This record gives sequence, C-alpha cells and structure tokens, in this order.
Amino acid sequence: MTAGDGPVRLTSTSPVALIEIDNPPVNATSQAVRAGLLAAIQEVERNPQIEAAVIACAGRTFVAGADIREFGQPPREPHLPDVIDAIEDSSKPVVAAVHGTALGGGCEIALACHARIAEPSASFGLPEVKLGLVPGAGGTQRLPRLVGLEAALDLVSSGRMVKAAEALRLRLIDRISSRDLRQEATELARELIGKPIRRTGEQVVAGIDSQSASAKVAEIRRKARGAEAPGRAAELALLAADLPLKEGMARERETFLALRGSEQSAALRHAFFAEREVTRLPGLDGVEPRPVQKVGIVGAGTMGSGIAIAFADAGFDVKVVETSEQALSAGEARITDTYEKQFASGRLSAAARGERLQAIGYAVGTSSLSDRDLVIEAVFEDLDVKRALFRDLDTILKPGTILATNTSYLDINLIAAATSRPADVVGLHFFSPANVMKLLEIVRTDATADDVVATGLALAKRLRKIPVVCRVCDGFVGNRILSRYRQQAEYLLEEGALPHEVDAALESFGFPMGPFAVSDLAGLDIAWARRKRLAPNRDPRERYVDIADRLCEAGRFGRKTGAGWYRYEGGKREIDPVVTALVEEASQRRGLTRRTISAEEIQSRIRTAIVNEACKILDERIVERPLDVDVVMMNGYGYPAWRGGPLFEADRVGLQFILDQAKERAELDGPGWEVAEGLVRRVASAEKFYP
Ligand code: 3H9
Repeated sequence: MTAGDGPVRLTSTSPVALIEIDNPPVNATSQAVRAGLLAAIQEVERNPQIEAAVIACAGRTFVAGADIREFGQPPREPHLPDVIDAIEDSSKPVVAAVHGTALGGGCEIALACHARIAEPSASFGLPEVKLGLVPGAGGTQRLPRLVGLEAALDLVSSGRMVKAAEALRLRLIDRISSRDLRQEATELARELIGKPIRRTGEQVVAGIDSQSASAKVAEIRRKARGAEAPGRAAELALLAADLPLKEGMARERETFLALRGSEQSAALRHAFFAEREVTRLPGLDGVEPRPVQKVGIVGAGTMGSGIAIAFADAGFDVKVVETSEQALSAGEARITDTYEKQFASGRLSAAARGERLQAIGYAVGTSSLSDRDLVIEAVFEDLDVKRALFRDLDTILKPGTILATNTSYLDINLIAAATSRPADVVGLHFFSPANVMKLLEIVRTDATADDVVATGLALAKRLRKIPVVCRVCDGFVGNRILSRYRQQAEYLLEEGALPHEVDAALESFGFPMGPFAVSDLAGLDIAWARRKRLAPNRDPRERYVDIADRLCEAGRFGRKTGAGWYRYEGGKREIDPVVTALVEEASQRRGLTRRTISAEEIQSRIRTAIVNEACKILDERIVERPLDVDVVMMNGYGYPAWRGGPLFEADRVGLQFILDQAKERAELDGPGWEVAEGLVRRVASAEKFYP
C-alpha cells in the first residue's frame, strides 16, 4: 500500500515499510515534510503488518536540512525535534538509508534512527554554525552519544562534512552499502526486528576530562573570530555528557531559537543565498555556454600552476605551456609537489593522484594549444607582454576558443583589442592559491560575448568556485576595494596607529589577518612595482604614504625576506622597532601629531573606505548588484561572513553614519578621496542596499 500525496510517501510492504521523502531540490524539512514524516511514523506504529521501517529519500540527496527559507517566519508545527523524537521513540526499528548529503536536520533524522546505512559517496554533517545557528533538533545531544565528545565537538563547531568511510570509523553510521542501498537497508531493518531497540538518546557519552573540554571550547571560540555559533554549539555538546537527553534538548532548542533571530544568523543566511544568486546573472537567461573540455594554461608560475591544478581536479584535459624548458620543469615540479603533499596527508588516493597528473600535459611554446577550447594566460603582469601573447594566440587558436586573462589590474579591453576576436576574450581572475580559493571574478569587456560570460559561469560551477561577473576597471571589484582599504590603513599609521594595532583591530573585527600581516605574506614587491608604474599619473596633491616604499627600498619584502611590516624570527611575527621609527618619521614629515587611535575607529574607518568604494563600483555598473560586492569581499578578502559582507552590514550600521564619516575623510584626506555619489543618493532617498 502507498499512502500520502504530499512530499512524504509510506509504502507499507510487510514486514518492512518504506518512508520516502520527496521534496526537491534537496529534501529540506519544510512544514509539509515534517507533517508527512510524523504521520508516516504514527502509521508505522499503528499498523500491525509493519514491523520495521526504512527512511530514504528520492532525488539527488538525503535530507539536506531544515528549509532555510522558513527561518524568517515563525516556527510552525509539528516542530522537527518532536518529529525526530517520535522516530527515536518508535517501538519498531527504523533504519536511515542515506545517499547524497545528510545535513543539519537531515543528519539529525539519521542520528535518531535506530541504525544507519549509507552509500560510499554519502556525507554527513551539522553545518548549522555556518548559518549562525546551532543544530536545533537534537544534533548536539545525539551526536556525542554516537561518536564521543571529542569528535562531536569538532563536528558541531566546524560544520565540517564527513564522508561515509569516516562516518563509519566514528560510529556515526553502522554500515556502508555495497550494492543497492534501499535493499540493504531493508535487510538491516529485518535483522533488527525482535531485537532490543538501540536508541541513540539512551547511550552514554564517551567523554573527555573537563580541563581539556574547556580548553577545546576556548580554542573553538578563538578560531571562530567573533562568530558566536561555534562556541555555543560546543558548549551544548558538552552538556550531553552531563544531562539526560530531554534536558539537553531543551537547552539546545532555547539556544537555536535565540540564534535564529540573531543578526549573525541573518547575515550568514544572506551570505548563503547571495553565493547562489551571483551565478544567476540578469540578462543571461537561456544563453548556452560553449562546450569546454580542453584547457590551455600559459605560464607555469604560482598562479598558472594553481589554475592548472584547479582544472585537473575538476576533470578537464589540461595543457600547461611556458617559454623555456627550465620554467616548464619548475612549474611541473610545483604541480607534482602539490599532489604529492595531498597524497602524503591522505587527502588524495594514489589512483586520484595518478589521474590528476595524467590529466596535465606540458609543452614549450604556444603552438601546441591549437586544439584547446579555452586558454588562460597567467604570465607576467605587464600590458605589453599580455597583448603580444594574445596577438600570438589569435593566430594559433581555433575559431570559438575562449581567450582568458588572469590579470588582476590591467585593462582587458586593451588586451582584447590585440586580437581579431575581442568577443571571445574575457577575464578569469583567480585568487591565490587558485586551487583552493573559492572566488572567481569573471570580467567582461565592452565586447565579450554573452555566451562567453555564460561559459565562465558554467566553468565556475564545474570548478566548484563562486563566480562574480564584473566589468573592467582598475583592480576590478576586489583589488579596487582592497587598495582603498590599504590606503586608509596607511593613513591610520601616519595619524598614530602602528601596524600591529591596525592588524589587531581588524583581526578582532573578524578578518583572518590584518592588512599589514597579509601584505608581508603576499610580498611587498609586487605592489611596489605597481606603485612605481602608476607614479607618473598620480595626482601630486593626493595624500600618499610612502612607508611601504621605504620598506621595499630597504629590501624588506615581507616574510620571504624575513622582514617587512614586521620582523620574522623562526616564522613568528614580531613588532619591529625599525618599522615603528619609520612610521613615526612619516607622521613627522606630514606634520601630524600622533594620537591614540581606538580599535573601533580603525574598524569603522576601514568599513567606510570599503563601502564608499563599493558605492562607486555600483554607480559605474562594474557590478549589477550589492550582493556581488558582498560575495567578493567575503570569499576573496576575508570579510567576516557573520557580518554578511560590507554592504549588508552597512544597512545595519546605518548609511547616514557611513556618509558622515566619508565626508569627514574627504575633508581630512583631500584629493584621492571622494564621497561616492551613490552613497549620498542612498542616504537622501533612505534607500538601503537590501530593501
Ligand atoms: C538546519 O537543518 C537546522 C536544524 O538543525 C534544526 C531545525 C529545527 N533550505 O547549494 P545548491 C537550495 S539548518 C532551503 O546550489 P549543491 C539552494 O538555495 C540547515 N533551500 O546545490 C538552491 O536553490 P536554487 C542545515 C536549500 O548540489 C538549491 O537548493 N543545512 C537548502 O551545490 C540547490 O542547492 C544546510 O546548511 C535548505 N536547507 O549543494 C545545508 N539547501 O537552485 C545547506 C539548499 O534556487 N545546503 N537549498 O538556488 C547545502 O550545503 C547545499 O545546498 C547542498 C547541495 C550540499 C545540500
């Protein structure tokens, strides 16, 4: 018999019934799913023909969690914790049959079943902290009872997913299926009939001593850099060792509901949906991407190698070219080394390492690229060099090949103009390390064809990157904003702050690293070369801080030379009195009396610099939507996601406040700092970035 016309179907074959959830796209536990699941469990309990049940899902995945879109509304009955309790309390064994991802509420359903079986490719996780929440349907209480406190603390506070093999090792699941998931789940359910039911909530937690538990929670809070949820989730998991399930769940529910209404959760939900919205560009509906399988990379330096790895990891056929044998073998060594390290650390199997290495070919000269569908250049950042290369590629590549440049700053219109096919030219700006960083700026020139932009978006999906489409300007979205942010950081130095104070203020704001520490890591020489290049066109009235130039003149290029904004001893960054003296001299030269600058002022001025520049970027239609800026800043520049990105946060801080500060800066900083018209206009019309 099959019952239920909603998203949950009960097929009551005797003795094992199948409860199937079918709620595309990801089987989220909407109100209808919760109600259907509860009704199905009640029917299993009531029907004497049924002796056990299997919960499985239709479509591409097991339940991927609560329906995030419902979080803005008041909770509606039946609540998920009650549905899940009904599963656990069932007097007949219930088995979870998991394929795809069992996340959040989906993982919690599985945890409350009496046994769990999963496909080898399935994954499990409690990612609620990534949405500013704690698990709200027993996850923090049941997980420790299955996997012990140590593993549970890690999983609930990081939101990390584990694959079936690890889940089995941790005892999160009982079996991995080897043939047919549902059939094997049914067999498992049959085996459990008549045996005492093993309820997760009745298990004893394998704890850890209280000293190391509190040390772990402190460490989790420190790593969270201002995000509240990870610490709260960890504290709840600790309670599982001391409290009965019901009491622990009551505490969990209380925390869940409080966080659900928090600013941090609203910001993180915004981030979640914005990262998906960026891929839907207005005006590109129905435009078919070009097929791409064969990819060429010109330049095997750090960037080129990283891009080659990113494509090989995603299953493309890759060819890397260089101008000399020597440069080519250095690139090949870099790529091989990366894969060897991944293999040694257990992140990559021997077979996968073999496949990836096989997928990448190497050659000297561009002539071997004639069969490529896409060619990306990652050569020296110089307009003439890139134009010459594109002129050469134009004569070699087949019609329809996309020519992409990985430039960070240069005018791609000029690069495209060096070819006879500017419509096929696009910027694909990867971030370093290119095989790790999620952000990809897709830069369309005045001539880029729509299907080339659509191909960029399709490539990003295959590469598992987060793409933001923008137009040409100096530095595009991210680096253009970054240079304003850096400029403001240097003004703060002249006025009285020291590099470590600026860094500390921004690290406590939630950035993983302050701008001076980042600059030491990246190397000061590249930005120095760029400043020298731009110097002839700089407005002589602009407030220009030359401390970085002086550091470079002294050979201090950052970590790689053992000194930059800091001094490095044994890899540890230390405040350097030489830099302090340089900073103080700079204040003197400017005639400024140094003063104490609070962390709050530092944070707020940096935010204003970012928002003001972002408004200009929107005014010039470099990007179409505020969310494009937020996604760039959160995914490429470390802007804390729990703040939702600079523009989401600006709405909360108040645009009037930001405008007042921007005007003050314009007065004090003079030429080089203009208040964005878009900011003035928004304040005048009380318009928000996110109405
Ligand atoms: C929770 O469970 C709380 C509980 O502890 C307690 C409750 C009381 N809701 O990412 P994709 C949409 S908190 C609504 O592009 P993929 C998504 O917006 C939740 N919608 O696919 C997109 O829509 P569109 C804990 C959702 O294959 C479409 O599905 N769970 C949800 O790359 C496809 O998504 C999570 O945090 C949702 N929960 O990745 C899991 N999930 O096409 C969040 C997805 O209109 N989800 N959508 O843009 C994910 O991590 C990924 O979506 C997943 C699939 C890995 C599942």
